[in-house]
Amino acid sequence: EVEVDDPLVTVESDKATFEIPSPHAGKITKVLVSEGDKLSEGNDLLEMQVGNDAGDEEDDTDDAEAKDAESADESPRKQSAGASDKGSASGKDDVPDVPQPGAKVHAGPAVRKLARELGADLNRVKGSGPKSRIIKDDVEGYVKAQLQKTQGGGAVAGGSGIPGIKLPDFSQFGDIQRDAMTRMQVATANNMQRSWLNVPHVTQHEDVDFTDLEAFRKGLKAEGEKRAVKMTPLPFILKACAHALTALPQFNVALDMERKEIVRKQYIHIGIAVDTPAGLMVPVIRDVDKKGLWELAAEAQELAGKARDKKLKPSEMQGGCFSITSLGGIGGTAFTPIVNSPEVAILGVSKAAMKPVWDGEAFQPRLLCPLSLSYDHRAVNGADAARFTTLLAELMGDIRRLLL
Ligand code: CAO
Repeated sequence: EVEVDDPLVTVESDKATFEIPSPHAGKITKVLVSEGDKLSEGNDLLEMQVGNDAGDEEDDTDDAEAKDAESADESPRKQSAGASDKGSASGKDDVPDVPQPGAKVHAGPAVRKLARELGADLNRVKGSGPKSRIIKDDVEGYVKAQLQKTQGGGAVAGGSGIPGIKLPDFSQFGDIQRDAMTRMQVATANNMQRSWLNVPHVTQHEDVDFTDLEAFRKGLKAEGEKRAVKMTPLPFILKACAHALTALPQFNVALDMERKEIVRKQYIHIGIAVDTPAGLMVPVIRDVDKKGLWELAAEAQELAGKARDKKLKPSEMQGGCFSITSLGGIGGTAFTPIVNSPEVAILGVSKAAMKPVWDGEAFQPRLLCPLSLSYDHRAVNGADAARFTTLLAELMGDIRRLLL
């Protein structure tokens, strides 16, 4: 028995995992899907008897959220889900980017001629005819998709021009197990590769003196307990980054290489990377420049909690101008984060540690926090990156400056 809006099923799309609420109150009579099934738009999820009208069965299929989530995955060709090797996922991305040597191609002479003329490798084209026979439309569709990939904002198609990594048969070296990647893992891998291949990355490092910030933060502990909000260094870092993005607006842009334009954003929304059992998620805090430290602490806590509980809505992960990835609670002295493109910079935060700092007369014990700012060198030059991290060091070294 369910009430209206009771969560019925958790759906994982490329971008998010979320629950689909029941559109009606009633009784579920049949569940038509199993855990781990791959679904497309329009698939039936379950049957239910709505309200008191026991004879009136209704399908819960047309939920708008389900449509949004899955429409990108719509594919007329369904492959067997659960196959553990290449091609296990259904959808357009199944088209192999690496030729399958030895694989038999079913195509008639006219189609082969067309493929030759267009320079399309038939090994990479999926056939939609009977017995997977490749027809003219398949070749044309493949060529069109390839053109869209290379012309679409300079996006790099997975593997285009770059030799793929050949996997050996690992089982010859010992026992192995193969698990299907979740959609989120696939999406993260694709995003990372896209950014890594498109963006010329440089990372600027800086140690920030956290000694006074830490003393102030510790003093807020009792107040935090009253508010049920934990004040970590993150809200200070968020606030300092909002200041730096205002002072150096060349960091708050996107590059539109197709139109040869710089998109300058007039708002400051910052994403925070959250480590969850399901993978990395980046919820976005909006208007960071307009919010106070407690508000930022509460929001970061809430969004990180939602990310871990798979409750983030897609809209809560969109619109970021800049990202922060903090490994400060874990450890490490420096790293080189990958820009969350189309943003042009990301701040990595490592664990603060006591270090001796020379004050001109003697070494003083100071708490230093290492920052690693990776940036898109097409949008930002090195001098500005050094200005950005220097400004962050000034702001967090003396947090009264955040008020100026
Ligand atoms: N130096 C030293 N200690 C730090 C610190 C730093 N830079 N940053 C946080 N800490 C401390 C906190 O103060 C807290 O200690 P106390 O409990 O003693 O106060 C502890 O570390 C844990 O903090 P936290 O992780 O709960 O909170 P946070 O606000 O610092 O971070 C969040 C929140 C969501 C960013 C974090 O939980 C997280 O998921 N981090 C991982 C992000 C990640 O995976 N990035 C990788 C991306 S690249 O693949």
